[in-house]
Amino acid sequence: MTYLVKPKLHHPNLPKNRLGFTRRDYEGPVSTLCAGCGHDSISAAIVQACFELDLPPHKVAKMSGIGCSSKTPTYFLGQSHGFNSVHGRMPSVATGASLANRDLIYLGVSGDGDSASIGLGQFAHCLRRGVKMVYIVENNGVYGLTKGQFSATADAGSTSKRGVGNKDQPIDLVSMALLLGATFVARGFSGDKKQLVPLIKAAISHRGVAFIDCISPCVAFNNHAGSTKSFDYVREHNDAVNAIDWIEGRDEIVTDYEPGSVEDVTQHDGTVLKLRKIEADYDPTDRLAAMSYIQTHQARGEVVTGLLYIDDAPGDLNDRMNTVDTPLNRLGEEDLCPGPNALAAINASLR
Ligand SMILES: Cc1ncc(C[n+]2csc(CCOP(=O)(O)OP(=O)(O)O)c2C)c(N)n1
Ligand code: SF4
Ligand SMILES: [Mg+2]
Repeated sequence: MTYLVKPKLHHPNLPKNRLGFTRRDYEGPVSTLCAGCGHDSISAAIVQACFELDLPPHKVAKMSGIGCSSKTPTYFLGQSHGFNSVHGRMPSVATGASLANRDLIYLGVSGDGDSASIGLGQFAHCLRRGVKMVYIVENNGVYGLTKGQFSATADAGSTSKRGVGNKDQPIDLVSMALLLGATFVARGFSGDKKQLVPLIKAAISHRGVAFIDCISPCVAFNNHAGSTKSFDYVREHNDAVNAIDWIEGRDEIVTDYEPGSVEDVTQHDGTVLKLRKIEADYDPTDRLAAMSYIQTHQARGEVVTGLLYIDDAPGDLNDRMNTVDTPLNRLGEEDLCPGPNALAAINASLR
């Protein structure tokens, strides 16, 4: 993978977080994506979120598939673990890693081609099983890396850069995620960092599978009139239902909102998401209502963004499979291979 190393020098007065790291410590090498690519803004939002959450970089594992989007983990969290898998196969690698070591924070970054086309089956099973991870799709409606073919999320009727119309129906990943039982579902826009950073922070603090569909315009192949994934289109049709302003826990809470316009969602780990309601009637804890709202607004050509659904007491795959707390690589031979008598007992119990 190509990359340019960033100079290590930085201003001595850069703010530090509780671990003593600056924002620069969460960056990676210089991105080689096209200037203006939405994916780079998402990387910047991930850097900001991890810095603000005081995450120890060695506690994060970045997982991805293949595509411009899947290249981006190279450009953030340069001191974290990473695995760049095969096209569309990130979820199965993340599933295995998360079962083997529940101590790490898994940050999966994928593309709409990677997750809605070749990797649709993997995407579906990862969400349905509740793999404890943050799953971000950087959604530009095209296969950017292979020069702009329509992906499965391209809207019917939208046109390619050369003016060809897409006749196929789109796959809406947030609707699918809701249907599949994901316990945290959000949609962001790479052009709205103010909304995206808190969404990523909330997703990282979620105890189950957290999915973010992030519209991320491809400036090289899908940012023209006729595209529904362009900067202009999303800005003009963005229907934000709420905004997370911060996650309580240690920060001083300062609010100037009208009483009633802020809703608290307390997560399993005690963090509280402060949701500022933009759509008064939108309830992010009602899965069915969220599905109906998203579909209704989508039919009008609107792009619904914000925290769309959250289950504040989610389960995850590790809980259901009762996996050990200790990462497998820290267990001794005795635990990993308890011998023929233990195997015989297990076999006998299954007869
Ligand atoms: C098995 C396999 N099939 C096809 C390809 C070719 N290929 C590479 S990236 C890509 C699509 C990437 O699109 P997306 O996931 O949307 O990422 P983007 O580049 O748009 O960010 C394809 C088809 C491949 N690398 N491997
Ligand atoms: S081709 Fe598109 S998706 Fe890929 S780096 Fe360029 S702008 Fe981004
Ligand atoms: Mg794409």
